[in-house]
Amino acid sequence: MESSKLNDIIKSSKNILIISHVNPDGDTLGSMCGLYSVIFEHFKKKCDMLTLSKLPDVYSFMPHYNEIKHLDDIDNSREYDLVINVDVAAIDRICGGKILFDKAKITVNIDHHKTNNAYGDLNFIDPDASSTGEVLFELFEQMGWKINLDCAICLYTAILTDTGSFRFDNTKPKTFECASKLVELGVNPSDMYKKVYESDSKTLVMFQAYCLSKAKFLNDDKIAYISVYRKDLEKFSANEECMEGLTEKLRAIVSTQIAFVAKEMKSGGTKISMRSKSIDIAEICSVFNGGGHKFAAGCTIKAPVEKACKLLLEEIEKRYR
Ligand SMILES: [Mn+2]
Repeated sequence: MESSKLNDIIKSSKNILIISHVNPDGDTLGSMCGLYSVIFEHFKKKCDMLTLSKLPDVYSFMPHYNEIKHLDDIDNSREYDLVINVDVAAIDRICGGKILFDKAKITVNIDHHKTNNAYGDLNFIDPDASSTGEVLFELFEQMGWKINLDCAICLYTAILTDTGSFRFDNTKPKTFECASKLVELGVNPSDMYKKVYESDSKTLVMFQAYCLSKAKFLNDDKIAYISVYRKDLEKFSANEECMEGLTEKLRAIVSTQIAFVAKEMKSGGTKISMRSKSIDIAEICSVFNGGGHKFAAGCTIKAPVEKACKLLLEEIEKRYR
């Protein structure tokens, strides 16, 4: 069984690195810290944890958050016995971390994205799971690795954020079973809600209000989108975190079937974050080498914002007539 192999691999590995994806969300960070916690507890081994981006402050309540390292903190010549990617749908989502991944004696890939092509030596991919946090929960239970309260908080954060508080269509009976067990372990759902969803900065709220006021609507309001430029972020002194949840707000409009936010990147390209109510947008994003889930996906288009929106709208229209 694959899971017992993982047990043996961790046991025999002296140094272990866990990697989260670029622009980290609650799932990748919760999964990373949860896995760190279990390996420490069960194997008495201290892993390294790596982020490729600035960490969102909102998750600073999470146990082990302060132990997460940046690429500059890790010696590039270092060779890990084992590298475990969590919630990393495609290998390019770990950017510069790939150097460490490629040098590892063994690589493990734990994820729930259906577009994941099983790039690890050992792969645990469950596209039916709500989140990587849920994949890990099931893995830990299967192995009989004890989940302590710290770990439970991390996994709950992962599940909570990837299901948008148990509202998205990836929320299955199994998701509630996991959450239920985590609550039994001591997680306080109301406390978690406040920490994750009632900690928005004034800047975020005012910036998003501004962005929403610029929204464009097409096809009888079925398509809704926003273009966000560097100068918009600068005007509000807003950072990347201030974009969080913006696409969902567009999808929340009753008439919306497809929503996206197109953000101008420093490099000149455009980053697309897309949501839908019924159409498979992972497929649309894959046209631009992106991916994700059926109703929540993203991609980067190597074109300025207006041009990128035009290209994307053409792809949408092809499938949506
Ligand atoms: Mn995820």
